[in-house]
Amino acid sequence: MKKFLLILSLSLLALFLVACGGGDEEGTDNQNGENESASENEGGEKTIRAGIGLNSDHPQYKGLLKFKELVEAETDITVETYHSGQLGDDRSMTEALQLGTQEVTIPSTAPIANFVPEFSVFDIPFLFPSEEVADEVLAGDVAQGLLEKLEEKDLVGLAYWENGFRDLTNSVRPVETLEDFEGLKIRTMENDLHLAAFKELGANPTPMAFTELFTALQQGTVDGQENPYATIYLENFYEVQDYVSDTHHVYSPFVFLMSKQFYDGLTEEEQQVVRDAAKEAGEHQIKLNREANEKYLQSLQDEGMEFTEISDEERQRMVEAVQPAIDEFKDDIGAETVEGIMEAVENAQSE
Ligand code: TK8
Repeated sequence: MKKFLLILSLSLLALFLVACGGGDEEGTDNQNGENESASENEGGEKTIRAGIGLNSDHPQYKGLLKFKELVEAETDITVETYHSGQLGDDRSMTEALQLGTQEVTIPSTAPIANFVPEFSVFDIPFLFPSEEVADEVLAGDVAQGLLEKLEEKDLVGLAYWENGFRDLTNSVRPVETLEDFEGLKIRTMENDLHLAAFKELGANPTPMAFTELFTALQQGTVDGQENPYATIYLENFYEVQDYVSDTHHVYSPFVFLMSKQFYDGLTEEEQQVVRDAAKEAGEHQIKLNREANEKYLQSLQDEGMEFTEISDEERQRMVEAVQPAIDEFKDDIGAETVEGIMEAVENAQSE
């Protein structure tokens, strides 16, 4: 009898251990052999926590809502959307994707360069002469190849969206000539090429997360910043800035990033849906963004900002002034990437 009870208790103990599972901290393989990520609850439902830094009025958020609509229509995945830096700034949210504590964010390419240096190629001042050339180059092999490099950093780049051409604002003086940059304390994105370029223009640049920018402008910690008109207007920078110039010094793409840990835990069908949704929502976002950038320059002037046009001659002087910064960073970015993108720009222009 004792022997029987011993065998019974050992069997029950073995059953108990199997039931607890032995999966690693990232989750365990479910009955379909999919690795259940940390963003999956007991019932197997998956949730995407998607956060951005801009507010809910911005076309970037409207694009995110489109992504949510498309994904939830085709899958059982729930998409939670967060704006205005509720989940953090570009860099901290990108790190959260790497850790698997967030699933989607859509930063500018500039901060991404801190994870994949080649992305700084898009921070080369005056690289893209127009939105049409930017569209063609971003759809091309070199730019698409950069997205693949993100996987080495536990990130999946699903699509390029649009931040847009960046323009300078400040509260010290109108900026019309190269000399007008002299000594201006300009906030830049956290990107060394941006920093170096503004130093070559004669400014006194400070890298800063976007989430701290409005307060820094309001308190005078910095004199100015640079962003597309839609951001300048929709983030109410006209309340704390007096002058805006059409420097158009950089075209910033956004990149729709997904946590690789989460992406790998999706079925093949779900992966195709999120890829298609990021692209379709991106087309929607870019259309809205261009409409917004078109109309908001006038809105900024209606709110009292003084607009200054930069002449072709002065812009050419700025192009020449920043060349040492470009030369300094060519090796960091990678000569192959720089030459590849430059060639793609030339080809797009010649068409
Ligand atoms: C918002 C930022 C913003 C960017 C910047 O999260 O940091 O100035 O242009 O759009 O990504």
